Amino acid sequence: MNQQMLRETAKQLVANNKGLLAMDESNPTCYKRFADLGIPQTLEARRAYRELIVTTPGLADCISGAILYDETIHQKTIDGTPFLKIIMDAGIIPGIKVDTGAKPLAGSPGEKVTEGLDGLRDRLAEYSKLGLRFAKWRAVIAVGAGMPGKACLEANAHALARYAALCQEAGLVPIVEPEVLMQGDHTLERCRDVSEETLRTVFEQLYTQGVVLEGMILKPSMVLPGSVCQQQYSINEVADATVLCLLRAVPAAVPGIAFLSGGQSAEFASARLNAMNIRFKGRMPWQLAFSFARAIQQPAMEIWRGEGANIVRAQEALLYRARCNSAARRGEYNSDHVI
Ligand code: 5MM
Repeated sequence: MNQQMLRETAKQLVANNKGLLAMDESNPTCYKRFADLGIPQTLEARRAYRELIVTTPGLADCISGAILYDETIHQKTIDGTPFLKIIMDAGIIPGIKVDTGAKPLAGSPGEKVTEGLDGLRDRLAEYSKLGLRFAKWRAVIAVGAGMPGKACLEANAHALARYAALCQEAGLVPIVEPEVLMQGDHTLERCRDVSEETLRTVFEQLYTQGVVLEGMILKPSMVLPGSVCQQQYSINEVADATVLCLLRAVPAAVPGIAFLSGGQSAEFASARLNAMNIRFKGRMPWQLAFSFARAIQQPAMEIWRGEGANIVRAQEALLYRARCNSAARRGEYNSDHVI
């Protein structure tokens, strides 16, 4: 393991007020997003959509790394240029989702454990040869009556830590993504408690498995009320709950925290990140960044709708959201315009 290289890659991923663009939707997720907008659910539509993203002019000004999916790393533009070449030539670091999805956890109804460890060492070696420099694995933690249980937290944390150790052995920076799901009627306070317990369990396992904290990135969810919670919380309340939870549970050795958006609107995701970076400026030991999928892509996909004539406007929308989030890292996001 080349620790220096891992540290440098991890630092680069969260440097210069940039963040990650998650475009690693598995085919079922991609089809779900397409179906909602009446876009044909075909291999060619997936390729065309990913071409739209990777050829967006200026993306590298705000995006440090792109999280790809196995299918995407082998695809090319219509004129035959590999997507990977376009990304690397633009100065964006390519990474890849390596988990194989969250499956029902035996003995824990309603809860899931993420799979994908079998054969992972060999897959990582292949990805490293192709020039990929980081990887991502997502665990999902549901909140509800009796959930999450100890079995769910420990099984997911153990898998995340084993994945992270294998990544570092192969020279890839692991993005460790424990997502506390927003679905439910739970309060902000309940989400904060579950998030803290989840993070503590994950970092205990990362320590046990010998993961070098300086060579990884944490990709957590923000601390949010459940999607059908009756109580309303302000942007500042969410910002405070999130950062205070992270300060309690995430070691200072971790170079960066890059949030997922988790189904928040693009505007809320930017505004909340912005508030965190204003309110805790100079008081956080790690960089606070973004690794959004929907909160960057959704407005662009809604404009594109599978039509070639809409590509340029969709790319402008994609770039706009990327810029918004870069501004939020500086604490300069304003929903009306971006400086
Ligand atoms: C792009 O979505 C990723 C998961 O895809 P699958 O569920 O299809 O495997 C996901 O890991 C994503 O990277 C994060 O959840 C961030 O996405 P959001 O939309 O929450 O910002």
